[in-house]
Amino acid sequence: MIRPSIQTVAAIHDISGYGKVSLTVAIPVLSSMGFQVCPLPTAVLSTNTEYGDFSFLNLTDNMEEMIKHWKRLNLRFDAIYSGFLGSHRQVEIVQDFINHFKQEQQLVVVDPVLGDDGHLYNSMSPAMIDSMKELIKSADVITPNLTEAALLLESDYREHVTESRLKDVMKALSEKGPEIVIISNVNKSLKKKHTYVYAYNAANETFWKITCDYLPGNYPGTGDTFASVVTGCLLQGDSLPIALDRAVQFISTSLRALYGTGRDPLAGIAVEKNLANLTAPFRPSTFEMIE
Ligand code: PXL
Repeated sequence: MIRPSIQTVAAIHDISGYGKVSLTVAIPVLSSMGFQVCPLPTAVLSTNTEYGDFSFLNLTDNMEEMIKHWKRLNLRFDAIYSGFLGSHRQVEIVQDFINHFKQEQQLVVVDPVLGDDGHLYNSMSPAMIDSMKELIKSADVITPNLTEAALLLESDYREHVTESRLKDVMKALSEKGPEIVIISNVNKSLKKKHTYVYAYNAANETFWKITCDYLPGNYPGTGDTFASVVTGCLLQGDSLPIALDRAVQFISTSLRALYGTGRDPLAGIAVEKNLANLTAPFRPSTFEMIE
C-alpha cells in the first residue's frame, strides 16, 4: 500500500506579532517547501525585540504542558529546529525534547541565538551561554554567527576573520557534536557590497564559501530565514552547498523586493513575495569549495 506521508518539523521559537522573525518566518518557509510545521512557541511578543518597547509573554510552563501532551500522543518528528529561547530553563527543555523525540534519520538544527556584533542580546544571561554550549552537542547542524561562535568556544570576538581562523572555529565547534557548522554574515564589506557564508561538513571534511550581496541596514529575521531554508533543503535531501546557495539567494531576493521602498527595515524582509521561489527549479551560482 502506498501511504502518502508528510515530513514533520518541530519548530521551537518565539512568535512575534509584528516584524517578521522566528515562527512567522519558519512556518511559511517550511510549509511552502511541503513540510508540516509543528510550532512549540517559547514566547509571544508584540513585535521583534528590535522595536524596543515590546510586550513579552514567557511560555515556559506552556511548553512543558505541550510537550507532555506530545509525549502522550507518541508523536514523531523528522526534524527538530530550535531558535530564539527565552531562558536557561527553556534551553534545558529543548535538550530534554531532543533526547525524548530522537529517532533514526532525523535532522536536529539548533540556531544558538545569543547575540550579534560582539554583544549578547538583552535577554541573554551567562547561564544561557552555558546551557547553549550543552545543547549544540545534540545538534546535527548549528548556525551561529561570529559572536555566538566566540561565546560557544570562549574565544575572543573579532569582526574580521581570516579564512584559516574561520576553518579552525568551525572545526572546533563541530568537534563538540554537530556534523555541520554554518557561520553566516562573515566579513561584510560595504565597499565590496559582499558578505559571506562559511560552512564545514565533518562527514566529508569539506569547507564551503558562499558569496552574498550585502545591502546595508538592520533587517531582523534574516538569520531565521536562512536557517529555515537550510533546514528545509537538507530535509528534502539537497546537498549542503545547494542548501546554502538557495538560502542565500532567497534572502537576497526577499531583501531586494523591499530595498529602497521606504518600508521600515525592522518589519523584516518580504518572504511572502518569494515563497514560490523555494520550490522553483534552482540554479546554484555562488558556492565554492575551499581548501
Ligand atoms: O531573528 C532572531 C529573533 C528571534 N526572535 C525575536 C527577535 C529576533 C531578532 O530580532 O527579536 C523575538
